[in-house]
Amino acid sequence: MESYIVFGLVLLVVVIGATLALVAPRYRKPPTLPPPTEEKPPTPAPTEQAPTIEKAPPRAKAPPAGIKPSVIDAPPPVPAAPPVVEAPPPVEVPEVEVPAPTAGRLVRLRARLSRSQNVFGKGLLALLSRDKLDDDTWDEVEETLIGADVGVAATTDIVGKLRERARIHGTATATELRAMLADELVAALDPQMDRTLAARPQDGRPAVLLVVGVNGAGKTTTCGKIARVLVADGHTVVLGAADTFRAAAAEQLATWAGRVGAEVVRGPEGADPASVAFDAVKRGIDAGVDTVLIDTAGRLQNKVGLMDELGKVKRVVEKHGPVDETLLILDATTGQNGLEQARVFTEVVDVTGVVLTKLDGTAKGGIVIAVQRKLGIPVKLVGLGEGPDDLAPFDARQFVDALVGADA
Ligand SMILES: Nc1nc2c(ncn2[C@@H]2O[C@H](COP(=O)(O)OP(=O)(O)O)[C@@H](O)[C@H]2O)c(=O)[nH]1
Ligand SMILES: [Mg+2]
Repeated sequence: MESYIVFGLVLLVVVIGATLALVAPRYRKPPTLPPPTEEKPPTPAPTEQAPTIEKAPPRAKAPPAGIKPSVIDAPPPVPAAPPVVEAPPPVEVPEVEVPAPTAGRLVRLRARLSRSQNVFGKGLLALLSRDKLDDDTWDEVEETLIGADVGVAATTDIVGKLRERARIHGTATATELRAMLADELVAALDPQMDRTLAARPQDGRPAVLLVVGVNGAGKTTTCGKIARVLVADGHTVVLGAADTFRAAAAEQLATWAGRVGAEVVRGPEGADPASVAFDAVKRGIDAGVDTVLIDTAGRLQNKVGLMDELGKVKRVVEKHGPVDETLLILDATTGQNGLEQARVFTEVVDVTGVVLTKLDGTAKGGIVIAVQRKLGIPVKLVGLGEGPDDLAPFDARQFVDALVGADA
């Protein structure tokens, strides 16, 4: 009897257990799939992402999107996409920008130099408006010019001539005096100097431009801006990333190049700069482009090392033919210090032109005069900002007009 009861209980337990085993999983099971219609695709809305290329915000840093990998710059071919389900990357449209024409760019300088104008224009006009132009006044005129980085020698020269003219003229108005001063400043800038950039191909081979200068002067930026100008004028360009010390430098150059559809030749980080420069010129010749622009490194910590390296870059490049232009990039905000650095470069490479950058960031536009006078090399281009089209061909008269605020 007892065994029947035990058997019955066991049976009951087994039955209940089996029932639970069958029913429980249904409750544990998660809802199989989310309702497919509700879910949004994981990609960001394309309208948010794509900055409708340039033009409007000139200050914007080069967007990382839109880099067009060039033939040489292209990453190794990627194998066919694996069938793994993955959100597709936002579509990168390699849109090539159309740079603004260069004409009239220097006019913008007037606005950008507004701080200089305060120093020069207003200050000088106030001085020249005095009833009596005595020695003290002329001293103040000199101080103003020196304060604006014109340099002592050039200032003495300019003010000496101005005083002489004022004396001969007798009663000159302040406006007349300012016009005379403007004339003297223009004369000090040697307006006859050839400021054309040797960027046109010669004898069927591309023009080769070497860009040198200390770190942070604006070499890479200027290479990018020049490439834009050349492309805008219908030229084809190859950029050589011979600053191989930082991967970021080549990346920066590639970004500039991509924006105008130019090609970049680069080596691995730490590669021999001379060999990258050599390859860039070779690529330019093979591809039949008009201009090869070579960006270099500018560490001055080890002057001898840097100079040896630059000399080597030049010599190696010259195996293909002469370098048509060696541009020294100078930061206008470094004032007289920059001049010292500049001299070092001119001793090693035959500098044929100066690009004065960051004129927008200084109240001392007079540095242009000092640079030319000291180096005897024409300032060919000026940088007026970080924007892609903030590079202008230099023109002595326009520059001086912007500087002294002359309307006469
Ligand atoms: N305001 C201003 N900034 C500039 C100008 N040219 C270059 N820069 C800035 O100076 C910094 C250094 O420029 P970069 O080209 O990298 O110098 P590099 O080391 O000589 O190659 C960057 O932040 C540039 O945007 C200019 O004309 N005006
Ligand atoms: Mg650089």
